[in-house]
Amino acid sequence: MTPKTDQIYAAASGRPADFRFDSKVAQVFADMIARSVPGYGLTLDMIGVIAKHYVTDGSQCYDLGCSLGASTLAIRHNIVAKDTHIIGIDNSSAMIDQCRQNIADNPELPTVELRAEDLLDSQFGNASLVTMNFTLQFIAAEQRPSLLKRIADGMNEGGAMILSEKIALTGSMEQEVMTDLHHGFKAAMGYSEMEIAQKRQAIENVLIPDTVDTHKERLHDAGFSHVYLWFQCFNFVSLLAIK
Ligand code: GEK
Repeated sequence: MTPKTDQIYAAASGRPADFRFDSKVAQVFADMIARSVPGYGLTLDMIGVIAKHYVTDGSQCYDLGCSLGASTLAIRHNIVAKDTHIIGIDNSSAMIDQCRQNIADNPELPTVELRAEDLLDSQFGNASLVTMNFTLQFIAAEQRPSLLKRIADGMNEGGAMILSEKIALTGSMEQEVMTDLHHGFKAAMGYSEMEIAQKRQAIENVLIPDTVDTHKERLHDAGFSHVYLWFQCFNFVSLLAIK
């Protein structure tokens, strides 16, 4: 199905309200994320490749901040291990409702369970794969270390975590260049200057990016023994962390 076009910031509105994952966003989310995050489609394809490689027989996979289930389905379509189970979690009921439909439209094994809950309340266990595809950036900075530690504690030895994020750059020049190029990407994807500016204002207090070094250090502190940067496009990255 072709996703509905995102026009949320197409009309002038003065200072926009802080961004929320409500039903208006859920309806256009597939289009919004594909036109806003350079390399998003590639991250989904590689989540499939990584799932095939790391998911083990009898284990669980977690998709944290599953939105409409794009990463959940990438995992589901590619697992070769037997007797596995996928758990998708999101605290936006609008997202989970549509996700439930998307999962039902793609019936196959392994089984998928969706939970409408805050990740800060979630329990994790017997995990060989965890994906946080652009979700940690929305968790309050002070909660990130303990959440990652609880995730790592719930993972099996040798398990893999995929952490994709918008990042902060260390140099102000590099930050400016990458931000400009990201906005250039959005313009190339059809967003107007006003849409880009309004979305930027709406998201600035909601999405708080960290540097790659902060992510790497925090993943090591949480209990991951190896952390690899496998993808970067402008100010967007994905890391592979192995327990
Ligand atoms: C994808 N991974 O398509 N608890 C649970 N969910 C949360 C929380 C929280 N505390 N905070 C935010 N979310 C997806 C894309 S989007 C990324 C993930 C983006 C959820 C939020 O409701 C939203 O659905 C998701 O995290 C982030 O591969 O919009 O840039």
